[in-house]
Amino acid sequence: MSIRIGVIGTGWIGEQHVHRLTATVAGAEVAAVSDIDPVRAARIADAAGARAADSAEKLIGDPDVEAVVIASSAAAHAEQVLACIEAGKQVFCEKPLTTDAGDALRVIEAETALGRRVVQVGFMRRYDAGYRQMKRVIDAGDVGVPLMAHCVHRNRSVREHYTTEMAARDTAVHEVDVLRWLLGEEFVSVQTLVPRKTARSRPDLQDPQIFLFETASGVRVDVEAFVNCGYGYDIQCEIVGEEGAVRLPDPAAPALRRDGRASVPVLPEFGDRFADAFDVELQEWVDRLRAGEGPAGPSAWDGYAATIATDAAVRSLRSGAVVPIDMGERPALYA
Ligand code: ISE
Repeated sequence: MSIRIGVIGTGWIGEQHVHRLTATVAGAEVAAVSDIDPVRAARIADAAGARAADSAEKLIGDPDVEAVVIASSAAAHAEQVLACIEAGKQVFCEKPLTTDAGDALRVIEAETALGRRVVQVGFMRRYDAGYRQMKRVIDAGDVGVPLMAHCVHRNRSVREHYTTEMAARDTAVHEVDVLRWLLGEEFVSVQTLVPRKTARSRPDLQDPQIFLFETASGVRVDVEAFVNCGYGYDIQCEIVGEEGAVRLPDPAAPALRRDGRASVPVLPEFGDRFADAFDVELQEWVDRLRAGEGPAGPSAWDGYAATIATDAAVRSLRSGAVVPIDMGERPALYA
């Protein structure tokens, strides 16, 4: 039997998820779709053979909807996730879990009171083949004890709505999650550095930015976020340990030799670079639900950790100081 899923929000990622759940993910079916734009919701629901719900609340309450995917605007996530927990429904929420750390704590409290995990956050990098290979190498002890990590996150360009704070909250948040996962520990501080601004960006946007994180055991992680680099979507990550170093492989592509040059393409956008990761992420979520198990992917605690760390990065951007990151106690549910 397929899991009947309701999708809230049909912007770029929501529409992609509807399509993925309909055409790519096995064992899933889109039952209902909602969006603040009802015309758009109706069009996308029609194409998927689903119903258009009048509102997110109605979709969550619909007895025919067994599980929910939230791809609405970030500010709407907290109340929608809380409504899913109250309805006892499994929910996959796109990142960020919430825009506010207090709201993330409310989600954690509600899920803890429910006594079982029902929330998964859409940090898709944990499903990327290259990052998974890195994780296996690190967990096998092949680089020894990690000492440093160097990360690069470059977007070709960003749209008008992108603000200076989004470099932490929307962009480097992926490194925050994937590095916590790779290293298996929490960050304790961050400092944000502001290099010379690129002439490619709007004058009001601080781009690039550099984030210097420190983990509980003293690993230093530097993250360059440069969202108007101009040449493509370029994600790099290297972890350096006592015994060696491991580097994220670039996506496989044939090297072209021509006109005296050898070259490989750089993919243009994150949707191209992480297309497979998005597929695997939803497939594994659906597989767990079909097996009657709770989610195994990024939890509400991981969503909270990302919000706390990126809040601290934004505070450091304003003050220039090293800002502590204090997560508090991890509830047993997320052990
Ligand atoms: C965007 O929201 C993403 O999630 C992308 O993965 C990231 O590369 C981009 O910088 C963000 O704006």
